[in-house]
Amino acid sequence: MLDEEILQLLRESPSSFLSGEEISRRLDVSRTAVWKRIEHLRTVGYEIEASTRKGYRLIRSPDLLTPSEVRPFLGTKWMGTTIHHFHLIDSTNSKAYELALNGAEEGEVVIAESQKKGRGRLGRQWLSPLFSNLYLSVILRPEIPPYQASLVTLMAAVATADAIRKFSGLEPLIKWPNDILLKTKKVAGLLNEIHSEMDRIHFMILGIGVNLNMDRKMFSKEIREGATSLKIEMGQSISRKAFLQCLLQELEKWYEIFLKEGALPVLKTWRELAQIKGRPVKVTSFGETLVGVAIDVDPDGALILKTEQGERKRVVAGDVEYQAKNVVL
Ligand code: BTX
Repeated sequence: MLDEEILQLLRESPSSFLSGEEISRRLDVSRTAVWKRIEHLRTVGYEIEASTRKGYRLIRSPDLLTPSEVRPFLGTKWMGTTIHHFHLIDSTNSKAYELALNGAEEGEVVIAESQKKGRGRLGRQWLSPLFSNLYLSVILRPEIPPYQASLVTLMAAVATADAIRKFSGLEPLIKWPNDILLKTKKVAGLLNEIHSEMDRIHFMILGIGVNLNMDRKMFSKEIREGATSLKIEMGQSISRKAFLQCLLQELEKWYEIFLKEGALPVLKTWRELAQIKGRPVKVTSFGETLVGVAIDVDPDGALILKTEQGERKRVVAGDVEYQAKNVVL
């Protein structure tokens, strides 16, 4: 907290020095405490010039996702007003779930610089190396029945894909239910979790991982072929802070659209971004494999497909592989 307050004061006068005495007076702490925190801030990457006579001046901030770094630039109305930041955590989703159980409010966000046990869907892992990417979880408390939760998942996929599109100028593709691909490779994944009773949602956790600055060699051999990052696709390093700003603004915007206008605008944009109609697919769902052609998603977010046997099937959860065009019935 003191670190953030010191940074806040230094940011208020970017071109001039602020004396240690002035900082200690304004924050009501000793000058030694100020000096110790400045030293600590330097160790985590802040470049702070110190002059014995004039005091301290902030020269450069690292691309950290701490609240003090992120909040002044977010530009959201309510999402991310409270940010819980961790250097290393098991999983931002697990932490957000715990915080939500303890009363955390809608819009609170958990961000980590790295995850020890980043979670994918169905017990899979999400590779989460330090300082490279974005790993965040947003707590939402929508007043909707549980059967509509998958629409919030589609909304989150739309917001993430839209953020990638706006940020990079590239053309992301949503793969049902919620992978985001760039040129057929996975650049982002979403793990959404729900806590509810039969007819009421208590809270939802939107867990979003976006590969920003991963180089190809940073991916393990098993996933290298199927994964990519914005840096790889754009050919330049990405400011994680700038991308986070873009993502939270899109999420806030799309969630508000969903709450005010319902599912239709979300489904319309999801369809545009997923180009699912007529796509030959192989779907694995609860141990069953179906091969056919995708027809649409229905208003509850389920995938509708026509199987090779000509049957119409509705799939509520599972994994999709896109097939070669010659599978078309
Ligand atoms: P998924 O189950 O669809 O994808 C997981 C699969 O994707 C893995 O089995 C592996 O093959 C591949 N994979 C693993 N790591 C990566 C990566 N960094 N980039 C591309 N492919 C990868 C997708 O699950 C949902 C992922 C959500 C991750 C976020 S991060 C913040 C939040 N906290 C948390 O624990 N999970 C979410």
